[in-house]
Amino acid sequence: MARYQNIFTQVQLAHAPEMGVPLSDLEAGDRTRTTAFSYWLGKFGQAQIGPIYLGWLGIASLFFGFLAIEIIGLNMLASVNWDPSEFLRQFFWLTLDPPGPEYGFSPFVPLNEGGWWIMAGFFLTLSILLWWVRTYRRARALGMGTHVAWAFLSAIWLYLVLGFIRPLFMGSWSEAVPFGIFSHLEWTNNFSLAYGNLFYNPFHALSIVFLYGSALLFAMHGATILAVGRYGGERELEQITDRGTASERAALFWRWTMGFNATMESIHRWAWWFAVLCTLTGGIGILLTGTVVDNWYLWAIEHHYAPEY
Ligand code: 07D
Ligand code: 07D
Repeated sequence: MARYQNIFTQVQLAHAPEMGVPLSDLEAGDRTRTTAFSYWLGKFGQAQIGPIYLGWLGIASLFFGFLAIEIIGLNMLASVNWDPSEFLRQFFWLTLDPPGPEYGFSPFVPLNEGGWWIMAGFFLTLSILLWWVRTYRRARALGMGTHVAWAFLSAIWLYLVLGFIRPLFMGSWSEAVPFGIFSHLEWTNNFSLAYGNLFYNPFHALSIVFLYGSALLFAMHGATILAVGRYGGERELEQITDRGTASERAALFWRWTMGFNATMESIHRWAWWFAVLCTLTGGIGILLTGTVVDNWYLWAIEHHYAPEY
């Protein structure tokens, strides 16, 4: 069998599907039995599709996610008088907004004045949380660490701060983000303007550091592994202890160019922390805004973070 394969030289074997590790009888019913092969998916990753482990958590998550999208979509459709072509034409500008400030943080809001937004948000959150439990439980079932779940939780933290925790502290749903492509960008812009320019929020700055850092690390790591692909660099683990391997070259490349190199393990910890800290610091920055700090520009002057003009 050909050993060295990459996206350009890949050999796609037509063979019996790999069904993965055996599951207990209790869980086996939750794993679909059908599989398929896709030549084009095989160009980007594994050609085999399925079996997928759905289980009741997966089904419930998809169900509530569908419900949320349905509520958002139908509200948007209603806003263009149920005209499908207008829906498509104006899609990027359509929006489902949270309740106005007059409703505070009350859960009882007339449907057409933000009630639908609360309901959609509730179902979307339920869907995301159920999916989170799924990432945790599937990792455990495979005997893996739960790093993916904790990284996902960091993103969920920012999402919850934006749509629930901060509005709760501010006592008003009207602080939350609308559902809509451009409306959520308008919200983002207005948020920055309303609280004195988010650039002076040090947690926004930290979040950007980790966002840019994630892209840089991803580029460095992806490029390094591809560059040693000709030595089988993508098979990382079997290379750690041997000399003259792709791994050693990859490490030496960075030591030669920067004087320092990550290890095969530590580079993934770097990547994990950068990604996780992006939304973790971001969520802290958003939560502080309007609750602890009303105007980041004035705050920055007071703390000698910005010059006084
Ligand atoms: C590539 C993985 C795939 C995911 C994709 C997103 C939906 C939404 C719903 C029409 C990298 C799927 C999108 C399911 C459809 C309706 C009602 C991830 C990849 C392809 N944003 N944002 C986008 C969300 C916030 C901001 C795009 C979600 C904050 C800016 C997409 C959330 C603020 C810009 C999107 C969220 C903010 C975007 C592409 C939730 C501050 C852009 C996203 C749940 C952080 C960019 C037109 C992407 C754009 C963009 C989705 C929150 C700012 C529609 C689901 C409130 C400045 N956002 N966003 O590729 O082109 O992510 O907007 O919190 O410029 Mg946003
Ligand atoms: C939104 C995490 C939640 C997402 C989840 C996913 C689904 C879809 C579907 C798979 C993104 C759920 C997914 C439901 C499933 C499918 C198909 C992560 C999210 C759980 N900013 N800014 C950031 C920059 C300005 C503002 C972060 C740069 C202006 C606000 C990031 C610039 C103003 C907020 C960042 C810049 C402003 C942010 C987001 C430059 C507007 C936030 C990190 C160069 C004019 C958010 C503390 C992230 C934040 C945020 C970057 C400028 C406003 C680092 C580079 C000054 C209000 N900004 N920004 O990962 O955390 O988001 O701030 O100008 O809330 Mg900013």
